[in-house]
Amino acid sequence: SDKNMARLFFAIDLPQELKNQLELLQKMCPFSGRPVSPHNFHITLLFLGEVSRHQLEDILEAIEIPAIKPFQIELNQFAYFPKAEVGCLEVAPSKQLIELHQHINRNLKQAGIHIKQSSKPFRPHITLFRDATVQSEITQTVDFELGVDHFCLMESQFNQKGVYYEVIEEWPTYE
Ligand code: 2AM
Repeated sequence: SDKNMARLFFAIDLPQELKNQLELLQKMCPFSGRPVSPHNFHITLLFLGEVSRHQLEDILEAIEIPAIKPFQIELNQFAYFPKAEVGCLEVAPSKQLIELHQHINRNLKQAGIHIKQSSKPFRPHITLFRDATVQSEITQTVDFELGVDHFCLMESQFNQKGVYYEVIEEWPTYE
């Protein structure tokens, strides 16, 4: 891989306790396929793709602290994205979550940082399985909650063990 490039995305990281709960859920959810390593569980806010180390500096400078008071995210439903073959937990797109997504988009745009915009609408989720198939009709619901008071820039790395996401910077959502 090119040492000068990094595969980056903005995300909400999850506390270890929730990761542990989701790891248990992963073992009894309606999907089969390639389980995502619990370390990597997250909610993508904006995918950037391959970015040069130089652009990374600009991105870090571009991000301002928004004024989004701490909020809760509800996790209730499983979802299957057939094209991506992803089995996930759906995140209800609250007003604050959409605002956070738009804030990052706006900050990058204002700094003249061009990113390849996804043509797909923002559909927040936590991926549990890749190359997934649905085992049965999804009727099971769950009841998890996540408090959000910060967001991250993450780097997707690759080693012998596979894909590994690392937090490279963190911002609060509110001063
Ligand atoms: P996924 O979990 O639905 O696969 C790191 O790759 C993160 O960025 C993953 O959460 C992945 O979403 C998301 N991602 C990867 N490629 C993407 C793309 N082209 N557009 C939007 N999100 C993408």
